[in-house]
Amino acid sequence: MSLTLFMHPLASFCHKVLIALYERQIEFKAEIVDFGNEGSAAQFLEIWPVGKIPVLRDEKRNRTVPETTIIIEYLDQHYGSGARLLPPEAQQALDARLWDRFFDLYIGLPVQKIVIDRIRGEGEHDPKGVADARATLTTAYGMIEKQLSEKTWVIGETFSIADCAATPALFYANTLQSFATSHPNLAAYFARLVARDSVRRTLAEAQPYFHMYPYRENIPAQFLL
Ligand SMILES: N[C@@H](CCC(=O)N[C@@H](CS)C(=O)NCC(=O)O)C(=O)O
Repeated sequence: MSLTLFMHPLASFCHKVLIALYERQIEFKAEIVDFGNEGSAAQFLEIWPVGKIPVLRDEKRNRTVPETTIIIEYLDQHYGSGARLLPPEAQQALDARLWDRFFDLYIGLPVQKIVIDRIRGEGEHDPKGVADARATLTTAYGMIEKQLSEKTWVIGETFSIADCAATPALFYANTLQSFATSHPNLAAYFARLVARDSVRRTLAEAQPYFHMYPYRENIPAQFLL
């Protein structure tokens, strides 16, 4: 098999790429990176020294592709079937790129900040940073709520890379600051996302690992084993 995805089934940014792979029915081999295991971590750092998962390795083209947005664009160019996740029409492509960045930067990263703070040791907490991250989530929820009025997916009727980014970012954000009742458009959009086969499969594969998530008590029962 040509494609290997270095990933972890619990990791939000890995979900983004898994959803893309499943949407476009692309075959790949998953290689789990365990940052808690010195050997596994060291091996992965050889591949991508900044140590962020996922990374895609394509033996056929002899390419190592990091960064989720680039991985999804690469897959769109070379693999898969059905509608591309980066729409061919220029304005739609810009919208998809914008909202892909938006979900990574203003939902995904604040979520990471809040979650990592919970597992930090005594004296290592950053209350101001966590408060800022929570404020960013609040602002972002309000903007997404507006964007989604009269839209099925983030950029309209086309499911795109932006929805791949949105799904895991919102899944974990919802465990930190619920939008279930405060943001009806967002809540309805999230319900549409988690009903998609690609997302159901990704979340089902994450289920055995959810006990490792620092805010596991806030994961809605429908997603648990
Ligand atoms: N900008 C990166 C972010 C990837 C990222 O933050 N991955 C997390 C897992 S969700 C990670 O590798 N964390 C490990 C660490 O920071 O040590 C991308 O889009 O690929």
